[in-house]
Amino acid sequence: MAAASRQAFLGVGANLGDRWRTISAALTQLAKTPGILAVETSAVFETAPVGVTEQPAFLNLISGIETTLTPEELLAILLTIERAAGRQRDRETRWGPRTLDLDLLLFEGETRASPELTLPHPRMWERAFVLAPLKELLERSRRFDRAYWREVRERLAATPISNEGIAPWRPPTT
Ligand code: GSY
Repeated sequence: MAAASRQAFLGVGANLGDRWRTISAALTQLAKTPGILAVETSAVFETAPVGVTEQPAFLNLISGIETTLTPEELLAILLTIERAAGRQRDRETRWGPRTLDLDLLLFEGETRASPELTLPHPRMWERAFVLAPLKELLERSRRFDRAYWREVRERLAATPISNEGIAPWRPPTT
């Protein structure tokens, strides 16, 4: 029997090189990946860097996917796409600039606390560049009546989101 699909949310960001080109290529790659059945995206934001503040502004968005993969399989794919975009995790500064960041934030029905993967993502609730676009996607999620997403929506509704440092950004039309 085929595995049932589940929903997961990814934080997508970039602040080096042609940020939008890199992000679009990564989203295209995700959509072509076996086991990923659908990819949707939030609006895009240009955001002030958090962590190391002396670095270029980021573009950030959230992608909601439907997948039959496990969280670990999905994580391996995200790391491969990051590497293909020139990201070298072993050589970079913590909180520093990066060509592409694909963070697995939430995975329907799953929690993890391993050195490789923590679910939900441990810092997502403090970051406006995650919460603002996530709110938008959860509000239009067709799966919101599922218990797992209902809890996430309730927690999000109870979390104050400061929009300071984030501004809507319009992707170039081709
Ligand atoms: O954790 C993701 C990478 N990152 C970001 C980011 O994506 N956006 C902003 N605005 N600041 C960030 N600092 C780090 S590290």
